[in-house]
Amino acid sequence: MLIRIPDRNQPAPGEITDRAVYDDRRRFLKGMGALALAGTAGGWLPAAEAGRKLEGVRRTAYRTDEKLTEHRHATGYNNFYEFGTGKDDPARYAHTLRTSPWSVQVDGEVNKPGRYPLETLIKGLALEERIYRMRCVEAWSMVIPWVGVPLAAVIRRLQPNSHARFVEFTTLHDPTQMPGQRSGFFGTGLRWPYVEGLRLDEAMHPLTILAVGLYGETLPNQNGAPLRLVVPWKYGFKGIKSIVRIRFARSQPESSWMHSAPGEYGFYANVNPEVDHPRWSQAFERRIGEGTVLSPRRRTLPFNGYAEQVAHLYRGMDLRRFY
Ligand SMILES: Nc1nc2c(c(=O)[nH]1)N[C@H]1C(S)=C(S)[C@@H](COP(=O)(O)O)O[C@H]1N2
Ligand SMILES: [Mo]
Repeated sequence: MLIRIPDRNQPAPGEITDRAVYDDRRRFLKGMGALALAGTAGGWLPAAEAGRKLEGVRRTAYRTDEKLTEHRHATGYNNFYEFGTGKDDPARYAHTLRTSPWSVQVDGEVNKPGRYPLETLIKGLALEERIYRMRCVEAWSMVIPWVGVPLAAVIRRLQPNSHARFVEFTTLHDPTQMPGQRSGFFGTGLRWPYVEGLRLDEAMHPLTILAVGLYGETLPNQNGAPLRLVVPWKYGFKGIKSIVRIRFARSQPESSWMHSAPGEYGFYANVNPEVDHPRWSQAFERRIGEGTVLSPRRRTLPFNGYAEQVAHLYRGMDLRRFY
């Protein structure tokens, strides 16, 4: 058995729910009046180049007192196979990605389908800082101060219909901007475009955000500019980058990783120290920037330490079967 180390600065599940309800009510009451406020999303986007300071970002209770990963590691040690499989490839090559203007296609089981300019999609939503532990399936982890908006708030304005049970996300597909998508270039075995999915209740969970920044600034291209998903209790690959499409679906989407290696990657991808990857243990992780490769590794926590907040989503499910 693993011992869970409680994190005093992590909001208790009850606090999170109350907070989310409170925020939503406030947003509702403020309505379109919120558009005029500093610190709401939208105004910075026409020139949304990477590394631009985001004004008025709200600090939230979603934080950890663990040491932040250094900016140079968070933006220099990345997975973004559209730009290569090496950890430093994205930082080196992602400058060819054009992130402005940017729009997101919304379709499927939804009452407000359409092509939304990014500004419109998140307009009026307060930008929040969320300091999350992140854990890659490759057994390394980081602590990143994201800036973003709750995905639930975006989904509510899009109004999924009663058939919607899943949400599918798709990354840009443009080999002229993304060298890794050129045929035979890297041989990652991934099918393009990169696709990921969540169950609708996972997508609506208050921990799930659409990020537009980190460290108080707009996202660097290598981190998935201008819009990417962040789901802190799941392995990093669920955090799809540079999103151009959100589709509401009746049935479970097939993600790129499920498609290319179904025996290794499942739909759920919840961080689980008891279910090893077929080729390596998932019981430990190396915190990037901490010590050396020879330093003792950290124990990986169930749901990456967010069990109190999310375990109820999976009650009654066999997590070995639904990995
Ligand atoms: N489109 C796309 N999204 C992606 C990936 C990718 O290769 N392509 N890699 C995933 C993986 S494996 C991880 S660990 C995280 C890394 O995010 P970061 O580089 O911002 O830390 O992005 C995820 N999102
Ligand atoms: Mo990953």
